[in-house]
This record gives sequence, C-alpha cells and structure tokens, in this order.
Amino acid sequence: MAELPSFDNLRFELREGIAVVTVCRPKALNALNTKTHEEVERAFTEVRTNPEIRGAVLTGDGEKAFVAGADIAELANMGPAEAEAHSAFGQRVFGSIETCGKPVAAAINGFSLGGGLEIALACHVRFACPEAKLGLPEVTLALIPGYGGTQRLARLIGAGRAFEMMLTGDMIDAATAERFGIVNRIVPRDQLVAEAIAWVRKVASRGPVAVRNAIDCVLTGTDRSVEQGYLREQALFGACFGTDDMREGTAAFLAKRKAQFTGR
Ligand code: CO8
Repeated sequence: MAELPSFDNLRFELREGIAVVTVCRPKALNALNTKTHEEVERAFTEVRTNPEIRGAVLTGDGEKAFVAGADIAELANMGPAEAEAHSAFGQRVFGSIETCGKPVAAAINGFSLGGGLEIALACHVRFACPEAKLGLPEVTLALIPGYGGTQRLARLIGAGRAFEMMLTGDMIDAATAERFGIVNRIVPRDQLVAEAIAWVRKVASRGPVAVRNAIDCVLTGTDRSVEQGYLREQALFGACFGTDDMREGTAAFLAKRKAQFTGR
C-alpha cells in the first residue's frame, strides 16, 4: 500500500479502505485556519485519487467540538479583498469534499458552528451525537457564512429554516437538526464514527461509477435548473450502462447472487 499523506492539523487514517479524516486543533476547538483548510484539500485530493480509498468520514478530535468554525483570530484582521479571496479559497476546499467522487459522511461529535457547519454540509450525509450543537453564528460576528453555507443550507432544508438559523445565529440541538433534515441520523457518541464508517462502507459496496454519477447528478441538479439536471441525469444514466459493474449488478440481481463490483 502506498504511503498515506501526513498532516499537522488532521489525522488521516485508513480503516479497511475507508479514510477517517479527523480535524485536530484542540486549542481552538478544531477551528479551521488557513493551514487546516490546505490540509483538508490535500486530504480529499488523496481520497479522490487513491484507488485504495473507497470513501471517507470527517470528524473532529475530542469530545467537545466537531469544528467550531473558521479561526476567528485569523478572520479578525482581514480586509474585504482578502476576505473575498479567502471565501473563494474555502469554497474550493469544501467543494473538494463534495466532488471527490466517493461517499463522504460527517460524524458530528460536538459543536458544528459557522464554517464547522459549512464543512459538514459539504459532506453527502451527516450523523450527529445527541450532544452536538449546530449553528451559523456568523451574524453574531457581523459576517456571513462564506464557505458555501448560504447556498448549501437553503438548498438542503429550504429558505425558511435556513433564514431562521442564519439570521439569528442561534444554535440548534441535534434533535432539531434531525427534524430540519440537516442531520440524517442521531447516533450515541461511542458508536458515531463506527456508524458513519458502516454507512460509507455500505455505499462503497455498490457500483462505484454509479455512486459517483448519482452524486454528480444531485449536485448538478441542485446547482442548475431542473432541466439541466434532467439532461445531466440522462447523460450519466447512459454512462452507467458503459460500465462492467452495471452489467455485473443487473446480471447478479437476475441470477439471485451477490454482485462483485470492480469499479470499471
Ligand atoms: N476560532 C478561534 N478560536 C476559537 C474558535 C474559533 N471559531 N472557537 C473556539 N475557539 C477557542 C476559544 O477562543 C478558546 O481559546 P482560549 O482557551 O485560548 O481562550 C478555546 O477555543 C475554547 O473555547 P471557549 O473557551 O470559548 O469554550 P466554551 O465552551 O466556553 O464555548 C463555543 C464553546 C460556544 C463553541 C465558543 O468557543 C464559541 O462560540 N466559538 C466560536 C463559534 C463561532 O462563532 N464560530 C463561527 C466562526 S465565523 C465562521 O466560521 C465564518 C465562516 C465563513 C468565513 C468566510 C471566509 C471569509
């Protein structure tokens, strides 16, 4: 197996083909500074390009925080042009999670605030422990979400609830987040990462090209008009039919046996 990349502010472990990426800046409740952003981008480039990795789980170090936001100490000194460039950079980094072509689950183990909720929204699904607290407190700092959160949250839960969270800056608990549709499932803390890995592993057992194409279709459809989404769906639906895995999947179903996918 090729050597895995190493990081200062992340742990990057491989558990039988599933990458577990843990944001690890305990002094700042895992807040994301520029260096951590760069490392997140590098980690998800590894997830995308390493054929031995079939999906990923993103979580935070310790019992208190998933990610407590962007590093406020870093933001405090930025001017408008620098902040705009930083927003573009952060959007690109979080985009590298969403578009890595493999399933990614967030395991929200505590505070998931501001940029820390935005990074969870860039994952395909979210599991949270009962003690987790989620929110977009940016307006309390007189700024707005800048890593894609204004767009992703409203698309996920609708403008009304997104406005409620974004305009008050109030935190919600895990149960409310589940009711809003931000969190897919609440899982006891001691089972949280294992459950997220199990979900990713299940998805990774399906046809990898089909999984990648389904993710692409959903992202395309939410980013453009529904007509463009339908066209993208048609093209990628057709593309699935050029894969060995699709032949194998349908043949296995018809033969009442378990499919053996190869990723081709
Ligand atoms: N940035 C930097 N340091 C932080 C952050 C943060 N986001 N969050 C916590 N810390 C630090 C604290 O300063 C403290 O440091 P120290 O021990 O040196 O004083 C340490 O972590 C522990 O935190 P607290 O003592 O505050 O712990 P509490 O249990 O009292 O409170 C909270 C926990 C409620 C999570 C509290 O720490 C808090 O409110 N944190 C800030 C949450 C927040 O506002 N997040 C949003 C940040 S803004 C953002 O994410 C913008 C994203 C878009 C940017 C676009 C680019 C331009």
